Amino acid sequence: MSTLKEVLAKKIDEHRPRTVKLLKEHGDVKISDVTISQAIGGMRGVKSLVTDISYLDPYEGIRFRGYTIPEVMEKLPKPEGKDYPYVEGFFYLLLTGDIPTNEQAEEVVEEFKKRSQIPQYVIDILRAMPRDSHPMTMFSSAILAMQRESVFAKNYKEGKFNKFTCWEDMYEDAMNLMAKLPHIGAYIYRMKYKGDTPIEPDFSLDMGSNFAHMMGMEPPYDEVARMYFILHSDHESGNVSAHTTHLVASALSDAYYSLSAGIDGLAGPLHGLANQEVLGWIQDFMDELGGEVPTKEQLKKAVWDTLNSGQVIPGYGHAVLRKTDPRYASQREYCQKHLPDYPLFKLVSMLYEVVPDILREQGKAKNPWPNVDAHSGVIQWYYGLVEYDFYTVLFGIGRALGVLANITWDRALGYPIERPKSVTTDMLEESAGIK
Ligand code: NMX
Ligand code: MLT
Repeated sequence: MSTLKEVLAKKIDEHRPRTVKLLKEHGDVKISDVTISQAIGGMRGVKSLVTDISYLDPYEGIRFRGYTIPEVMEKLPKPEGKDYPYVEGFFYLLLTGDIPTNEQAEEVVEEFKKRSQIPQYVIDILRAMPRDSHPMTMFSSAILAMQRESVFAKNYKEGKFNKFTCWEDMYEDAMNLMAKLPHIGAYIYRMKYKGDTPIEPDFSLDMGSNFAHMMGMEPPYDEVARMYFILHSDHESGNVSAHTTHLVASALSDAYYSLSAGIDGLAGPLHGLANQEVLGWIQDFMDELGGEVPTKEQLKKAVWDTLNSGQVIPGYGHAVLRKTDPRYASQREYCQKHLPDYPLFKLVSMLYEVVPDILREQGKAKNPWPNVDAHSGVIQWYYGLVEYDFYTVLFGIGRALGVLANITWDRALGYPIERPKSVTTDMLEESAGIK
């Protein structure tokens, strides 16, 4: 058994009694009330999900297993000579809650290599799809197509389901999937945008470096890949991609079904697709100005024009956060170091100076500050990844780390099928005393 699986098994054994005790002895303790506006308004703020993989404080931002982004970047082991940690070591942290040693992280690197071969039928399916299919459609289809590989589904079908050990099958599926996703993403990119010239993996490299290599990108894009996958990995459980993955898995659907569904949710413009929307929006008004970097006044006008036409400003606002997203700040820090004079970075910085005041003046958005998507496209563009339809696939590879860790723990703790209760409008009117 690998060190990761052994440590995870130990953590699960230690954790289970906590969940059992809470359920048996304190199950009636109330942690949230639900108002009519929450029921109609997307359940905002209703505390009804449990996860230990990450926690989102509205004012501090995300912590992964209790660690802030700077702590994660500083404490996790890194490939030799690199600034950003092994993604594989980060997955170890998400699964176990422990910062791995260098050896433990490298063990996961090796394990992923062994599991990374994409089946030929997945390549055939991708190649059979119209080339103008959105890369997220291709990505989700590839994941779903591999469902026949599921260890969980196979053992379930053979009557081997066991409530206490089924997390091991979910773990195997999660590891197999996670090992393949960067390869699938890079294959889609090279097939769709680079004249159908896939690049073979280099198995001497870690996930981030190998992804950069398969994309045909030079260093320091490997650092960008490691940073990007880690930053996008998880945002507690209520966001659309994490919640969907958890919800589908709660029906004992395997990791392939669940992740594919989560990725479909990520493809919405209010969620992960916002990163491509940001770039499209910026490029549109730069085109209108004949490619010139706009002045602050021109930018203000463009923001108001967008709002007045009934659209949202992509990359701004958040359902939970009430301050600048630390994932935005982390990418900004990278830009200040590596591309301080890049015009698109200056433009994104200028938006930061302009948009929050306008959103406050408009008075609708509860959070006028930028989220992760406001910044992610700039770095990709700088390194030559200008096909912004592809940006959400990068988000998806990262998001898989968090949601796959989550559903492994869902099975370990025996979380039941998710099934909230609905009410009718008549019932709401009765509760409100107006009927
Ligand atoms: N631009 C214009 N209006 C906004 C924005 C924005 N960026 N953010 C919120 N609003 C509006 C929102 O549409 C709503 O209007 P209405 O009452 O007419 O329906 C009002 O402000 C209140 O919304 P909030 O409660 O502040 O936000 P909510 O929790 O409903 O939605 C988002 C959160 C993230 C969906 C929303 O802020 C938004 O649409 N942002 C732009 C898209 C985006 O950047 N999405 C990426 C989120 C992060 N991610 O990676 O997934
Ligand atoms: C995410 O990373 O999932 C987004 O910031 C959306 C969210 O947390 O609601």
